[in-house]
Amino acid sequence: MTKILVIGSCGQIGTELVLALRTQFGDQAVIAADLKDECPDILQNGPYVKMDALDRDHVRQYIIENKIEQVYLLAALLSATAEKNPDFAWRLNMEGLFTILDLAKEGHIKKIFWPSSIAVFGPTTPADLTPQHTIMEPTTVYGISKQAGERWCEYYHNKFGVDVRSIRYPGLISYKSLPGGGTTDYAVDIFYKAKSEGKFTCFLSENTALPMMFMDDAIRATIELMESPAEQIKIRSAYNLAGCSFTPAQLAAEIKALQPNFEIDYAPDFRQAIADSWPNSIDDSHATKDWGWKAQFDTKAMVKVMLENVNS
Ligand code: NAD
Ligand code: AKB
Repeated sequence: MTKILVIGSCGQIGTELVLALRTQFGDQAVIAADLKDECPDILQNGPYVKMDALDRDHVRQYIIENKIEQVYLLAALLSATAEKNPDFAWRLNMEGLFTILDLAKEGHIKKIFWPSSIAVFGPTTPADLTPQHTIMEPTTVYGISKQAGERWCEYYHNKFGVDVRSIRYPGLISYKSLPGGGTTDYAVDIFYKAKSEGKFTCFLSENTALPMMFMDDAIRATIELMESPAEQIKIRSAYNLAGCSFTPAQLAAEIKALQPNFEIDYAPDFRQAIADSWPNSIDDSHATKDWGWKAQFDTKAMVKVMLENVNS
């Protein structure tokens, strides 16, 4: 049995990733780990350990003693939260990664997944169908940490043969778990407010296009990337990945088509500047060519599933 550890497992991605990995590899094979004292109900079908990604000694001891072969390292501060606490964001987003990369370098871990983000791009990046290889001058502490993380992942692969794989996730949209402090969170919040109040005030302006993806696609991409033969993984920084792209106005129109009483207005805050520095849409042809990636959910399909499943 391959033992898999998911650090940061109680967040938006971790919750669904742990469930999907347990379905594929068995409940006991996938250990959920997070800062939280208690494991959320939804993850109680398998093992849970309280773990601080910054506690290097505990992480090392746990991984070595329990013969963990694969680590998904999800613990991080996201873009909006990171801007409020840059020093800690840099520390959390980088130190945890080095602990895991070093364990792999020493031969204790066989495979690592570490997520990057569209935040690695900046205002000087071509915004439409942003290519895999292009100008990357991020202007947020989160983006800087993700870009640095990508460089270190590639370095550890080239220099020490570490099998590390990564995706530049777009904004992720889900209903099983809530988002945790990002700039794209409006695209989840909007569904809760649509269902509970029939109206939503958006913290981004109406014509702010951003790359987004439904969580089912993101989880499938992650596991497909991790299960692909190593020789197919040509990019060891992080792969561009595209799902759907839309503006708040376009998303609102799709919601209104299914829920005609829905209303939206706009009150942009500090997150507008972050969103303005990110791409409108992504070219993910390298992921398609190298490991066969193809998104299944467009905006319309995602909106339908979200409205059907979000509890008001
Ligand atoms: P989240 O904020 O929802 O979850 C993060 C989890 O990590 C939380 O459960 C938190 O308790 C845990 N955590 C925080 N500090 C920790 C620590 N020191 N030790 C252990 N656990 C800790 O984040 P998410 O949306 O699930 O994102 C996971 C990863 O994916 C992050 O690296 C993020 O940058 C990346 N990502 C997410 C998105 C998105 O839209 N959700 C997009 C791009 C990249
Ligand atoms: C955020 O908005 O910070 C995240 C991301 C795109 O990395 N959702």
